[in-house]
Amino acid sequence: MSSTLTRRALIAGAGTAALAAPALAKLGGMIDLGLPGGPSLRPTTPDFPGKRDMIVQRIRPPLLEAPMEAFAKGTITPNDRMFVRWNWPFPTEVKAAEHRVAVGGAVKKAVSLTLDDIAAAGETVEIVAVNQCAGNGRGLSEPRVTGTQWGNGAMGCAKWTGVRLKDVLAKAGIAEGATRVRFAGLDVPLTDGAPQFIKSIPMDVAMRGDVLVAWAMNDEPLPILHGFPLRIVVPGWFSTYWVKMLSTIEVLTGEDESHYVAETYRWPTVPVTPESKDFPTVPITAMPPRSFITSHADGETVAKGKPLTLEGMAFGGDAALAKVELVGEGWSAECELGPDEHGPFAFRRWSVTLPEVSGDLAAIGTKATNINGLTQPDALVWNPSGYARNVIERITLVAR
Ligand SMILES: Nc1nc2c(c(=O)[nH]1)N[C@H]1C(S)=C(S)[C@@H](COP(=O)(O)O)O[C@H]1N2
Ligand SMILES: [Mo]
Repeated sequence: MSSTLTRRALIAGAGTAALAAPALAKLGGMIDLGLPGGPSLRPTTPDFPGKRDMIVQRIRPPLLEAPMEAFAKGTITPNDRMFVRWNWPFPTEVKAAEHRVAVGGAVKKAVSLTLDDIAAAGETVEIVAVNQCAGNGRGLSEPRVTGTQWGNGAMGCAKWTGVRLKDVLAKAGIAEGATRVRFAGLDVPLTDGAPQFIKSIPMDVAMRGDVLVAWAMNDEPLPILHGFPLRIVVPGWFSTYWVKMLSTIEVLTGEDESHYVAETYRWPTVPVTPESKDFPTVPITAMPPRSFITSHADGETVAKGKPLTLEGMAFGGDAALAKVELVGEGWSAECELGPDEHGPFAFRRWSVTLPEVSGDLAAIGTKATNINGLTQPDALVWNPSGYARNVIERITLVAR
């Protein structure tokens, strides 16, 4: 099927996406996220549409976390295992034929675009990229911080299909003095006077060839939980900018003073402690590298005197992965990287074999480094919202 056909089929075939939100989700099992200081147990539910068992951080608006087993194999996270995050409630039904995206602000001519207009705005582009919440792993922070107490499952890697944002912007024409491009979706605040979830990116990022207005995720129309019918994709950047159910694109000429850019989703530019006050902050943007051991869990037993193979997953953040090392207390071993299947913004597998297990493997972890030399720190870079966690994640294996 040609990409034009694929695009038509996806949009035409999707029609209306509706979410039958469970009044009270049936809860499956319980899972322990290992959050220091507790409470660490969370229920799981298979009840959200198009989802397998997901960890429930909140039912409405949904905050669903993927169990770490979702990352144990392969480099693509299936749609039924992708985490879900909404700041505010969103429509449970969206009619594709009626959906419009308003492009306005500092443009030559404001336009209102249908899905067909968007699909025809330029070449269809596919890109595999990690979707990760800026607060992923925040619940593991010590000292603890406020915000959704995510374990490390607020991430996933998918193939996104759409057109370039710059081609959509060209339909309106960018006026002089443009500084940023801001996005809004169909979700609205739950309480009167609360700020709408709107986010903006600088003009140079908006004009990148890989920043998309996407309509498909892993070759399926965007599920409603992931922003049907359109969302922004900014490969390499935390997905707080990947606005879902996109309905407005606004070109700005100054700074963005809106709540979720000027006041939240920011982190300190200097080292801070829980006692720090009045420190400078900047928006949280590009992702740093991360890596995980997926073959073994903390506390697992391994055979003494035998070789041991460890496996896992890593990603470079906003640049390709360069290497992954297994680190212990005072030693390290280079891991073998799996094939580069999907380019710089995707998950990649790694593995390493230790010739012989001579004793317990205490506090082992993996350290990923990207091609810009950015690497994972030994100690947590603590910040009040627990953003951009990428400390080396350590486990202990018991030799028996
Ligand atoms: N319209 C809208 N888009 C949004 C959000 C939101 O609350 N509303 N949350 C953002 C945040 S903070 C994250 S982490 C990602 C999560 O994307 P996902 O639910 O598809 O995994 O969506 C982003 N896009
Ligand atoms: Mo997020």
